[in-house]
Amino acid sequence: MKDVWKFLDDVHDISSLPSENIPEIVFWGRSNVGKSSLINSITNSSIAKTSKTPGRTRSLVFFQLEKRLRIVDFPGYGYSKIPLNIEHQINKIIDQYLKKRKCIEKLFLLIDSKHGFKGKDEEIIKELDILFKDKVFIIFTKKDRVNNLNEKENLKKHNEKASNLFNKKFFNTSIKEINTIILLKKFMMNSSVRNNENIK
Ligand SMILES: Nc1nc2c(ncn2[C@@H]2O[C@H](COP(=O)(O)OP(=O)(O)OP(=O)(O)O)[C@@H](O)[C@H]2O)c(=O)[nH]1
Ligand SMILES: [Mg+2]
Repeated sequence: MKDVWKFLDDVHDISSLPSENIPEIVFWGRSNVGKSSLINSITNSSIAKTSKTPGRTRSLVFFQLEKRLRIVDFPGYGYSKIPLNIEHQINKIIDQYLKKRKCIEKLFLLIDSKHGFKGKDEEIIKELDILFKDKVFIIFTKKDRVNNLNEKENLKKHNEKASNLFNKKFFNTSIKEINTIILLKKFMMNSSVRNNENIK
């Protein structure tokens, strides 16, 4: 049967988070890297709001598949035009969520295939490693934009960095290449806990 993902909640304040009885998968990365678009591809829907201009997602947006699994669409970082007070509010809720939430199953950090790791991305990987270690994975996005030989070589280097320097499993994806989405989705949906149906 087809999985039906639904919008659950749009959270601006840590006191309004949904209950912790369902595992959550986080999508994070720079503004405009393609988080919301990838969520739409994986869920085969248009539940997440996307935009050509960075800074679209400004709260923690929760999507849910029955009582089995949630996806959390994070606001992106690195976009200078977000007003300081809003940026402060976003940083605070992300920090509180990451430190307190017990039901986080996986965290995907998205990196643009063309641009690779920036300083802030590397900082975040180090922070996430302290809190989550083996639950952190890298997704390279917009692979369809990698065309010439030089860009392909660079993506290979970014892949090697993910694997060798950061010790992370990684995925090369494009919302225009369905096979890359199927692979990622398979990995995302797979969980010994869920397969054992311990979570009702
Ligand atoms: N060519 C190409 N464009 C993509 C891909 N994924 C996303 N985009 C485009 O990238 C832009 C940003 O996508 P979003 O999904 O809104 O990015 P986001 O990371 O959610 O951005 P914020 O909410 O601002 O943090 C949109 O114009 C998308 O159409 C991809 O795989 N290939
Ligand atoms: Mg977004």
